[in-house]
Amino acid sequence: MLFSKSEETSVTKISSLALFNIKGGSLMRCGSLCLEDHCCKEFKYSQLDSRRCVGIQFKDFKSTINTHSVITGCETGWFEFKGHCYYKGQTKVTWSDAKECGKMCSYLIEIESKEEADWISATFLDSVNCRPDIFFDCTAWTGLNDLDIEGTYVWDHSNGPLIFSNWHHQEPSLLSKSEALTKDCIDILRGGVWNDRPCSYLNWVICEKTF
Ligand SMILES: [Ca+2]
Ligand SMILES: [Ca+2]
Repeated sequence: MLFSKSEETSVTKISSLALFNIKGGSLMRCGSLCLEDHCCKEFKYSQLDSRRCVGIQFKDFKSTINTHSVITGCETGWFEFKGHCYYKGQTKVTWSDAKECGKMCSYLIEIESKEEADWISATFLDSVNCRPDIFFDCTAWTGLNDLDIEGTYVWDHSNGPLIFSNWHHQEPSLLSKSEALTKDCIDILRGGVWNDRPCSYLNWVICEKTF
């Protein structure tokens, strides 16, 4: 679990998928934080960078190249796409309940490309059993929301801004400001396009994680 001095620089480049990222503690403390968190697979500690401690829930590919770690793929029930694993929940839940993805060491889907949106739709949403109205059947929560600042969309898990977007025509509720105010959680529809909804809406959940 320990990293050499030459690897210290990589600590600051850790992806947003870090479970925790704190400064000022000891190496021992950093190790116990990781042990206490069942999602933590690896931690990095840097004396040089204000004693930064970062917990990671997956194998960091760059740092494990030298240790010949084996890439095992996704667990049963999870589907793989470009190094990430995806799982569709069994019940419809509100957006805040959808964050239970965390219990499976994963997070609500964060969609970074058209390819990912299309793949998610094809894998989890397109079905012959879906009713014609794409807004009301075969939809699923994403981690995207504007709960903090109306109109400013952020991804829940990485806390990152919206760079790639794939809104459905006239979404997010562009025609009615008052409507947009009540719709702060974003879901993905068939075809991979996005729509805003009240967070209390009962929707399917798709969780994502790296393997
Ligand atoms: Ca993603
Ligand atoms: Ca809104």
